[in-house]
Amino acid sequence: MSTENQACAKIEEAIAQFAIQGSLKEKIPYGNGHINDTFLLTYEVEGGEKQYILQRMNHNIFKNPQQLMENMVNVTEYLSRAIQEQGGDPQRETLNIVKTSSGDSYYKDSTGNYWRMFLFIGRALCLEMVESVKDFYDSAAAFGNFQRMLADYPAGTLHETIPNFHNTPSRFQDFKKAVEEDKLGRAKLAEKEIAFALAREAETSALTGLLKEGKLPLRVTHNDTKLNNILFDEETKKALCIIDLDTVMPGLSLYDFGDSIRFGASTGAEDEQDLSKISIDLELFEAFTNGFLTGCAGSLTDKEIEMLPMGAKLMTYECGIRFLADFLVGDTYFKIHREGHNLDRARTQFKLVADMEAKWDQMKAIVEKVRNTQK
Ligand code: ADP
Ligand code: GN1
Ligand code: MG
Repeated sequence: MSTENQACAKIEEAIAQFAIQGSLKEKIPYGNGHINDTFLLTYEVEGGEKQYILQRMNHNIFKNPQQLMENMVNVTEYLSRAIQEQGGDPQRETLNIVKTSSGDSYYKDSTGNYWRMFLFIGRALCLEMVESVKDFYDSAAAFGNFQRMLADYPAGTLHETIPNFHNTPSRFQDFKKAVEEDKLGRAKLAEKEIAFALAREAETSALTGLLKEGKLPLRVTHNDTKLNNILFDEETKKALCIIDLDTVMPGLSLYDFGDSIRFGASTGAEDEQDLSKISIDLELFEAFTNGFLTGCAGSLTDKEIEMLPMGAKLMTYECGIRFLADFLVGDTYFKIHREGHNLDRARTQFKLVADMEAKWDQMKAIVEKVRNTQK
């Protein structure tokens, strides 16, 4: 049995903890997340079916699942109220946690694995690649709006679910350690990539430095804003719900902006092996900038707007060194589906960084143009 299968061996035990009406018809692995084990459960109920998402939380990564779920309960309840006040549908526009029969937000199974359940948001699409400029604009407005909705959230009550999550200098130190130790002798397979990453050390503190100096505000941010962490309404095609709230923590607006660009404004998939297909699509970059500023509705400072291109570049670079470090230590963090998967992912990120560097003046000009049109 693979370690993943072993970890999910108690799925039946977990399912039994949730007082779901109807009879379980099907349970299938679901989605393309890199972190948790996600299943779609279908129950037969009178007159039809009802579906749920069951997740085994990755407690190797999230060291304190109890604190994480405390964040999740509080944030989803807060968002629910905000959505209701805006006349929206809180059952579809945010995650809804299904409690266990004993009223808990998660269940710890007899082997120490942690499980949680959500209402499945149906009649919705999850995209792995941008299909139209409009979709990307909508996702940007939704992520901007998400940040705005949480503007008054008491940030001090949020637990830090992964310390230093977007602290790029700290990520760089982890990466350097992985290179120096080279436990599996894999560094020789990635000499070019390692050199590329090491050559950019000076830039790693471009955002954290400004934060320290008080020149960028700390906000409550999502921190994992890739396109498959948002659902679109199948009918209206509008952005519907932001999911994957595990990393909602105090952070910079630039983390959310940058991570979306890294994934969605690339002309190729995150794990594309043909690097000639990877570049930054400036039309998508512009659309996202427009949508994000609209969603944030004037709440971003001049400095934040000025730093948007750096947010994009640094989040892409950071993800690249995370993938590469994981390749070097033996793929212990991100799920992989083939040999060298994390190295392939690192390569696309660095190709994108190089392309952003080549198009730097254009990216800056786009941001200024959008800033001026939105004044
Ligand atoms: P990971 O942290 O592993 O990325 P996610 O929470 O993002 O896990 O879930 C993985 C995938 O499962 C998502 O990309 C999405 O396709 C799907 N998903 C998660 N929660 C829901 C939900 N409540 N309704 C519909 N789909 C969901
Ligand atoms: C992970 O959980 P998922 O698959 O949405 C990761 C992100 C990375 C992303 C790269 C908690 O996101 O930080 O940017 O993979 N999430 C965590 O695709 O580490
Ligand atoms: Mg996800």
